[in-house]
Amino acid sequence: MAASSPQQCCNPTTNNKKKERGEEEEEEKYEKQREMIRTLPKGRGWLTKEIILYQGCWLPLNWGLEGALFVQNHFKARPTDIFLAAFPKCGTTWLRALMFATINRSQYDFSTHPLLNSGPHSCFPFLDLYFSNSSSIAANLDALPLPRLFATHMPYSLLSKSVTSCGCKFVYIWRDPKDVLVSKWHFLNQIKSKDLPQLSLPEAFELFCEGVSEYGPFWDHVLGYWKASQESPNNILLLKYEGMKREPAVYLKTLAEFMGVPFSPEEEEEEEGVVEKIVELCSFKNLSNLEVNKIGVEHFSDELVIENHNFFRKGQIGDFKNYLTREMAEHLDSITMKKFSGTGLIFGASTQ
Ligand code: PAP
Repeated sequence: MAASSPQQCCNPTTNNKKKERGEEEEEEKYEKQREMIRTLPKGRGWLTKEIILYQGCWLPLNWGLEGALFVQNHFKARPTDIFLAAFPKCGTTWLRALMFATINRSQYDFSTHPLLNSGPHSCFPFLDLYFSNSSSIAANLDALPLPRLFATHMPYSLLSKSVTSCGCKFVYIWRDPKDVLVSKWHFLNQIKSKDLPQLSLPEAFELFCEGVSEYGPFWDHVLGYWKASQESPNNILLLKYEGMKREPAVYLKTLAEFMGVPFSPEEEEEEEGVVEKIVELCSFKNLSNLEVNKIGVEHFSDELVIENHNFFRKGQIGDFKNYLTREMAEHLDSITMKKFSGTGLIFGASTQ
């Protein structure tokens, strides 16, 4: 093929035509995408009117599905990237704060730490919303400090091969689905648009059991990362909310080591007590009482603006007992046991 002459490259007419062709191709691609989306099964959304079943995962159109397609088509992961992945309401807010504070611990003083003045969700980008987020941090991912930290609710199966095989790391947190259901039901009813009817708890329970909720089914989400962690234990760390609540310092050390920034013996020593300071800074009690988390808001995208206080409800293990009947709890447990059976992933009293 003949190389284009320098004159051609600088010719504005040729360049404009190329640009137009490029735009047409993009438009054609998006039309095909819209056509494909129209054919997908739809279900009752908890936050928006409907959610869409895409490759086995229920996603809201505007941020979930479009975000997933954008990431699949355009996002370039780097081997040094670290992802925080979770099904919604499993502990992203907490882990965001812990990861940010741990990675950047040499940069900040605990008395003037950025987490004291900005919500944990603004520490690093939510990848699923990157394409529609106009804030400067998301606008230029190349400018982010290394290692780049990203949060995502996307299931492992939706991440492109270029992401999962580039050597980057994933921290995955999961939680008892009974508490996830109750947390999610409160949260989405709280932030959903006012013209949508309230979702009752029995309705939410039925939908959750069928897997129909944003980023559901819950069990497939957990199993996707669990299986991947079995194959690549150095790249995927699975954490459980309940374990972290009981022994936050122990898990924080594991997390730091996994992220490649282990605490030194001096940092762990009583005098410096960096581990304890980070645990304290990121605790539910401390974060939920900060002014920024009481009255601040998080602009995830033009359509998704959430008041920070919604991310801090109770932060307790077993709050489901205040909402679910015994039968409901037993039914959810039996689904979990069945789904996890034979996978090696343990769910039960000993892991709670
Ligand atoms: P997201 O998926 O919308 O980001 P996420 O942060 O994963 O939400 O989950 C919110 C839950 O974590 C809430 O649980 P609850 O509804 O059962 O109370 C919230 O209270 C809890 N949470 C938030 N911050 C912390 C924290 N620092 N420590 C422990 N739990 C926390």
